[in-house]
Amino acid sequence: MKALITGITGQDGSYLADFLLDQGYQVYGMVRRASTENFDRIAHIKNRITLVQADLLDELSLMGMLEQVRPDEIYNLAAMSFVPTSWSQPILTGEFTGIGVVRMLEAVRRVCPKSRFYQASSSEMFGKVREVPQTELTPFYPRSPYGVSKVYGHYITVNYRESYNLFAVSGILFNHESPRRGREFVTRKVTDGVARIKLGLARSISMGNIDSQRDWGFAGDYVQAMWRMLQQKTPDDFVIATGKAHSVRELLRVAFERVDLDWKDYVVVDPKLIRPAEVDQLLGDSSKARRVLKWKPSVTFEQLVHMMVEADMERVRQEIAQGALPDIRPATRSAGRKGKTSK
Ligand code: NAP
Ligand code: F7E
Repeated sequence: MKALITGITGQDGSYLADFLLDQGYQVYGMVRRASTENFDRIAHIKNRITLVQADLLDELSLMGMLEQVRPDEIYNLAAMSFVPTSWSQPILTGEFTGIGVVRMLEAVRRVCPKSRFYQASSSEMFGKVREVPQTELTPFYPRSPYGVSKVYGHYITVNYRESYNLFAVSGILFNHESPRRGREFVTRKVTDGVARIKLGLARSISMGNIDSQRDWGFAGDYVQAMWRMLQQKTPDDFVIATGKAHSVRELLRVAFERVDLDWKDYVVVDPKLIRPAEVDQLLGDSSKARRVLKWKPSVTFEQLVHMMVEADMERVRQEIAQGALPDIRPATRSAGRKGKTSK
């Protein structure tokens, strides 16, 4: 079996590639042209996968890629995925994250209509939530240009399935994290910050809305759900979530406690990091996926945060061994050194 992953250099793409290789797939990854390569997350499998250059902005490149690969399964994970950037680059976000999906679907329809297609939809589509918890039937109310673009990507996938009989599915995934998460997302920003503070490379972390709540799972679990969706007899859409919500405050507490520090000594709330419109509470109901796909998460919130803190501690220790100089003494619980945050 041949699988093609767009966004293979991202967090999910790299975990999915690991998983599909273990299942015996030939794995192809779409990468866009850059002046410097950014393949850190797939460095460990670079000899086992084939990379093809194409871009979500360029329809002809997508068609050429599909003609070359002729995949059995396509996982469309490429997108501009960072919500705050979607306000500063709303048009580009719409092009990548929204219209990019129909470019992929058109290419599939014309070149390889028998391929199975997975679209990376998002809980951000629920935005200002209409009900708690959210299911496949909950109406959407996106709160950012990113969320609006994902709603387009979601419905165009449903529409191509219904219009052209494609095997096209959409996974509505709630937040999922890992040591490979981009450092601007809140979980990784916190665990990276904790490691830097503990090992003396930083004094504090600036945060935005610490009262917002998310349903956070482990990316390694979530990519398995993507694969299961493409193994079904009929195409359908599924919510993937843990069903447990935690606040950013709890994230801070669990991460700092792991290295025996009190978060209130090191966190500063910066109003500039508050979003123009926030999604306050996301909580997913994944009963359908648990029933039909036989999927369930295997990593708890605390295990996830601990895994990420430990990975960042290890990485920062290596940076220090390679010459990054601590500018302050390593932090201890009794030596908090930053202004207090709000309680
Ligand atoms: P990520 O780490 O930000 O990775 C995004 C990937 O998209 C990167 O490989 C990036 O390539 C690629 N990309 C962006 N623009 C492109 C373009 N114009 N042409 C080709 N490739 C392009 O995101 P992730 O966390 O793995 O998420 C994967 C997908 O799931 C995204 O669609 C995201 O919106 C969606 N999603 C994520 C979550 C989550 O919690 N992680 C939840 C729901 C949905 P470069 O390396 O070249 O930048
Ligand atoms: O923010 C709050 C912030 O940037 C989570 C993407 O993968 O998941 C992700 O989107 C929450 C928000 O993720 C900071 O306001 C507080 O309420 O980690 P995040 P996100 O916006 O939920 C969805 C499902 C996707 O689809 C997206 O692609 O944390 N928060 N202080 C902060 N967030 C960040 N980034 N930085 C802060 O300092």
